[in-house]
Amino acid sequence: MKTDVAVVGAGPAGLLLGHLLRAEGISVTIVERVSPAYVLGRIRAGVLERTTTDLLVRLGIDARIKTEGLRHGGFVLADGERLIRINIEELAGHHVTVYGQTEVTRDLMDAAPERGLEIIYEAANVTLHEIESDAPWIGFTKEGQLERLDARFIVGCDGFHGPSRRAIPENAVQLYEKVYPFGWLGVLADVPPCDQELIYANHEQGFALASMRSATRSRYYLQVPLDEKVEGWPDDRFWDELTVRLGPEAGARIIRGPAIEKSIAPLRSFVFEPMRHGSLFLAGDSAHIVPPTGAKGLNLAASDVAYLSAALTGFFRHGHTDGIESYSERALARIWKAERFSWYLTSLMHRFPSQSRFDRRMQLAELDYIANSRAAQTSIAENYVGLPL
Ligand code: RFL
Ligand code: PHB
Repeated sequence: MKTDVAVVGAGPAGLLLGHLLRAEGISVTIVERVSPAYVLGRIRAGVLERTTTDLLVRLGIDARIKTEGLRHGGFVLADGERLIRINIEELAGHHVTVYGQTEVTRDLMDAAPERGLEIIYEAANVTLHEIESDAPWIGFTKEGQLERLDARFIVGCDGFHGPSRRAIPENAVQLYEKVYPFGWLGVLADVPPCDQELIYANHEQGFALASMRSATRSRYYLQVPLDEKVEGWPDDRFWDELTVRLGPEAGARIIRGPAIEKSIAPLRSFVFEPMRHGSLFLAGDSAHIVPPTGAKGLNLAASDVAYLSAALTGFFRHGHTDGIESYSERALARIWKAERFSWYLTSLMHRFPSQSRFDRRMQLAELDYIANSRAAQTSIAENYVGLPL
């Protein structure tokens, strides 16, 4: 098999990149380890920046997001007593769209066959070869058969645990990492959300987030210790704790129902530099992870592929190499700012095991400052809606 660009991973980064390149007539084959149903079974992001929705509009894969996406002009920070509304539309001039990662992925998957985007699902044992040459290739097993996919470039969109990043020699890279001493316990339930907007709550007992997928489907999260098990959180315990942490006003509006999904995700900040080695590029979670507090992970995957698709189009259509040369630097400039914002909001909103009484008062003072300062709210708003590409 032969293609212009071989992509590892059919998550949002791989699918979006595949479509953007196909729209320019570049041939793309994606190899994905798991099945389509497995990919769609992962419940993850919910908030899309305009930079992300713009890409879907540009591709014309926006019919459902137009009708089902929820336009949010603000969100709320809660400090145990108050609800502090950040009016992102007024302060930063943009809204965000609440539309699940599952739905983005489904829309991109559904549009693949008609646009000639080839996706090989359930490709096992993916290995990358000759990435320092102009003729790299991918080896994998499909239905017990060894296969070889030759390409001009390989793009690793295979998430944090995939093989692409590991194919780059250690002496050629820098790693930056921060692991947080807690995780998020997430619950999805078919009940109306407790508020029209998202609520990020800093409570004595820990962080909580009220989010949603639609007018009838809620997504809630609780900060939990890293050693906590889902089995330790029957539905009643989850709802009781959420009610306390969201505070009296929002807590009173929670409608309970059976959890249709419950999982715990660890929180991590991670950056891998550079995002290119020879003929291999990295995009999305394969190169960087943010804690979910800023809702930036999927949006960074989208901005990476916006830069990379322009660079690869320049190369294949016009023979330009400048975009390819500058991809890593351009992408990382935006990534580091999203890393900063995600780290800031995580540090502001969570209880840390090592936190002193002084540290706690610093959090509360910062929240009080935000509540009373338009400048502070503007800074948060412009980061939340997404910095320009
Ligand atoms: P993905 O989605 O992990 O996709 C990688 C794909 O690569 C495949 N793969 C392989 N394929 C072939 N061979 C192998 N050996 C392979 N190994 C892996 C995988 O099966 C998979 O299909 O990475 P991508 O595309 O870079 O997308 C990144 C986003 O998924 C991620 O950043 C977001 O989900 C993060 N995130 C959020 N981002 C936002 O922008 N807004 C949010 O509101 C938001 N909320 C969240 C989140 C992530 C969360 N968790 C669970 C970590 C909330 C949570 C709880
Ligand atoms: C979600 O709805 O899953 C969600 C929303 C906002 C975040 C993280 C996750 O910051």
